[in-house]
Amino acid sequence: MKALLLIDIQNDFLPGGALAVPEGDTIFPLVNALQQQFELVVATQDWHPANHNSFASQHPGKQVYEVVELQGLPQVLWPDHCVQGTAGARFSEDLELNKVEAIFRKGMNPEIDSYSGFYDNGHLKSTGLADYLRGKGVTEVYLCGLAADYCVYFSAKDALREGFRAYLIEDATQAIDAAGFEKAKTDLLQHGGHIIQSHELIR
Ligand code: VGL
Ligand code: ZN
Repeated sequence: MKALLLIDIQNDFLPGGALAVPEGDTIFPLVNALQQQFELVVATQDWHPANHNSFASQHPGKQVYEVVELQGLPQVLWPDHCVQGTAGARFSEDLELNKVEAIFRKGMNPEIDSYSGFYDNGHLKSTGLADYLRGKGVTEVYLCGLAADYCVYFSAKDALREGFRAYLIEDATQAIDAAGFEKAKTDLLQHGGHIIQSHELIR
């Protein structure tokens, strides 16, 4: 059984949003078409309290995109984004949502960031996504969404770690940083992951 994971396709990661991924809106036709090929579609949603410690605004004197240490981990300081209940945190109106069976929210703990849809960055707390997928008999997860080099990458990495086969659908993602995404792809391949294109799934 395979599942399609729609990672963080939210207004703040799209052009005009607070943490816009360049060309993030180009993925919609593929992401919506891909959903028709899957029996199970699940979405993740970045869902931060307004005082989240990954926001540069919480660190007086620090600049956006500066790296600090948070809970012993390197942390990029982001612009305020995906604040609970705001328009920026909503799924895009261009995203087909009727096939989405479940939504897993992440990033609620203000003390630690959470790129992966499975765990926070310190692997302290599970979202329940892995057990949910196992409960549905899923063995293969296919990932698309935003951003390729952060939440899509870390979700794919955790999927592998949880024992799923993982396929990152490259043309149904966009990255914040192209060089970072190249490294991420190499790392996923080294861990047994797969990088594929949507035409391999859409007939
Ligand atoms: C993301 C940075 C901060 C993502 C979320 O969805 O890739 N990136 N929060
Ligand atoms: Zn975030």
